Amino acid sequence: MFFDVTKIREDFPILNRQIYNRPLVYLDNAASTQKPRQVIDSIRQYYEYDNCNIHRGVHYLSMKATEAYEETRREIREFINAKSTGEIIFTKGATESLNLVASSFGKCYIQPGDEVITTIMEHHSNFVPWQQMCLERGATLRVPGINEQGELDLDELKCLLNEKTRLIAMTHVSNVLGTINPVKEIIALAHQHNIPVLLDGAQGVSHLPVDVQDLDCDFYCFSGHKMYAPMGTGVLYGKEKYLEEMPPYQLGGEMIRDVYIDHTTFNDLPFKFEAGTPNVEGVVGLRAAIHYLNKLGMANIAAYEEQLLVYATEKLSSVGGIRFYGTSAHKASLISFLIGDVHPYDAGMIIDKMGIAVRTGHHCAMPLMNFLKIPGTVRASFAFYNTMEEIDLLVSAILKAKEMLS
Ligand code: C6P
Repeated sequence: MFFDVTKIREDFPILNRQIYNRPLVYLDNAASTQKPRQVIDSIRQYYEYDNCNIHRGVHYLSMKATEAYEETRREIREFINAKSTGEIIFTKGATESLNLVASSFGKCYIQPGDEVITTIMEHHSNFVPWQQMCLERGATLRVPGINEQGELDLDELKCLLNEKTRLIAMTHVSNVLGTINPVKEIIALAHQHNIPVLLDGAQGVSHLPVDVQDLDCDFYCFSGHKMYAPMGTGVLYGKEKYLEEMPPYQLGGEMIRDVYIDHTTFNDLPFKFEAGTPNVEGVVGLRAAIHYLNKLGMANIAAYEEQLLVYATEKLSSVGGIRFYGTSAHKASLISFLIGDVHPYDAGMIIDKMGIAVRTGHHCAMPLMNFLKIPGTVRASFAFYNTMEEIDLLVSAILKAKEMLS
């Protein structure tokens, strides 16, 4: 497929902005992607025609809003190829999805002396909830490291698997290193020991086609705002056999079946995990984003972003004195680096003044930064609306930063 980036860019109004009198070059897509007009319009349309609370009324508007919400669930099911809509829980983002599983899975399945495996490359959202849950329940968190390329140390992971392991919670794609973990292989291995696997897909789902049945993962979590959808939306996929057993995470409206003075019975899946009035407008926008991604095709997106990654890697390598963090052959479209001994914040400030948005700092991955013995990195993360010319501008900005700060 010919990827017409010029045409695609016309769908994203913010990309026309000027920053410091220069055209915006947005290379912070791993933090949050920009939104196409189709998503923005869907939210306006929702408020102008269909706005109402859902699952609560028999009147026209309530049914319209409920229909839009539940249709999104059906489309998400299809997008990640889950077995049933009961396995698709709407949350406000990957962080809430991960906290939900840590809290609820922890109460249900983790006893003193048990072990949970995560990895050194996790975002805090898939690290701290497990760490705290293990501390509360008298369990132990095991944390395999990485090799020089920023790939998970599979031998260490294998050594850590034992009869006390209750779960592996790991990222599909690292937000710092870009590494795409060999999750299918790890899941197959874990399942030989009857250990379920949770994947943090916050950086996976917007770059790669995801098929949860093919992966056979037991949980998969992601955020809408990193996949061209509104802020405050997210999804938790979980296999029914676990979700049925796990207790509710939050209590209130919608998640109940019957409430008595002395006890309560809970609703069926997925509603048992969706207490309170949800972010309907966000979910409507998420549906528009899914339509947009499906129209482009996830395989086409992955192929174009790979071209961006190869080009950027080549160009940045030609600038002397750059240290790269994450050089796996299996990478998503982001590059973390340091310019000589320049502090990432100093480099980021100069790059910003040229209208280029990159992220600097620890990227919410302090255990990884401590492992690498660095304070942080500069991270350029690409989306399908980025161009080779924008990468050239980034390289010029890096050269300037190098000249000014060395
Ligand atoms: N990473 C980044 O700039 P939320 O905030 O809930 O949408 O996503 C949390 C999260 C979880 N896992 C991974 C792998 C992530 O990358 C993120 C968010 C952003 O890298 C913001 S810190």
